[in-house]
Amino acid sequence: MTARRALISGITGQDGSYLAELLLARGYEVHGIVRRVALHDPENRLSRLLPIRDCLHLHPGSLESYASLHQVLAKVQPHECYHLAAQSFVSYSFDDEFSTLNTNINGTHYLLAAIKNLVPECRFYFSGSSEMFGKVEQVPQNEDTPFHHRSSYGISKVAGFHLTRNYREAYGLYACSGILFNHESPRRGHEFVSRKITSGVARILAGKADRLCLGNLDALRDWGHAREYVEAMWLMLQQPQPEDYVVATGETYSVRDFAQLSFALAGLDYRDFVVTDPELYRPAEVNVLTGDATKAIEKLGWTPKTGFSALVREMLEADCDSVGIDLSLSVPHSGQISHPWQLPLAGQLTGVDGVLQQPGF
Ligand code: F7E
Repeated sequence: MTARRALISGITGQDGSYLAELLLARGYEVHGIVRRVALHDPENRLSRLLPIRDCLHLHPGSLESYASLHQVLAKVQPHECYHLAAQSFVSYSFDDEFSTLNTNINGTHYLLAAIKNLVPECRFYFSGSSEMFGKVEQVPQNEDTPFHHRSSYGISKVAGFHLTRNYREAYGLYACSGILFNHESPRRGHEFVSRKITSGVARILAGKADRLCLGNLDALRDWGHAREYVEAMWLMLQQPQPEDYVVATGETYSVRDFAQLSFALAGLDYRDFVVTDPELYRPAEVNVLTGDATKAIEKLGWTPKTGFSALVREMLEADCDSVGIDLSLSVPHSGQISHPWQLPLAGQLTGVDGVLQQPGF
């Protein structure tokens, strides 16, 4: 039997690399669209893929060029296409709305149009985002919650969501969107606050920095583990009918909680190192996000497994490791949080070991 072929846009990113691993493990022939420059700079631009590089088929292409995407689709003829690529940094979308909107909306549209024209049987996954809910109109947010985006990034994701639904309804494509809440891991880009914090703590421990500049510490997010969220993507494309799903943990913690726990795990008090910089505040903030993944849990059989404290610990350990520090050796009693504040923080469901207890959706 010939292997199923999957094509991933954004394969070099955090989610793309985890998804590629999952698909390889399931016997897929895995293809990825990458920028031409990445093929010439594999050490840096393909760093997350290095362990599996030889198992992948990478093709040059750009979200800005319909011709390049058409060419890749014509060549690969995938059975499943996972569209993860985007300008995904919300902060940057305030600096350049034009490129965010152009790249994200056109890229999604080009891929959908090429699939419709060349491989209409190909199943399509679009990475939607909790940023679509923005200034939330309902708590927690589910598939029926109205959108109220707060950035051009949010707008671009709403547009991609509607394009995906329209291609499903108008042309009969198996096309669906995951509405993914924040998902992190040791592979997260350094520009996002979670990784900025854990790598910042590691640098402080290593004596390479003496403070960490952050913006709004009071923003609340629903943070899960990226490796688990790509499983939900795959499950969405294995259903009898294409539908949209929220993917989230249902727990909410603040940026302050994230910093507090990261520093505490390193035996430090965040208040001695974190400096807030008004320049890092966003013109329009998304203050609080909490996802309700009941539909994914019930229909896909998906569950979030890694709780907040386990996630923070895994990221911090990896960043400490990369600067030559073994967190478990450097911090006395690191298995326990022996600081004035205690878990649970804003969320209430995490067990002592950081593993999510049965979510009460
Ligand atoms: O910010 C606050 C910031 O950039 C989280 C992307 O994957 O998830 C991500 O979007 C919060 C915001 O992620 C800093 O104001 C404070 O409230 O890590 P972030 P995000 O904007 O939530 C969604 C689901 C996506 O779809 C996106 O693609 O943290 N914050 N201080 C800061 N944020 C950053 N980046 N840097 C700071 O210094």
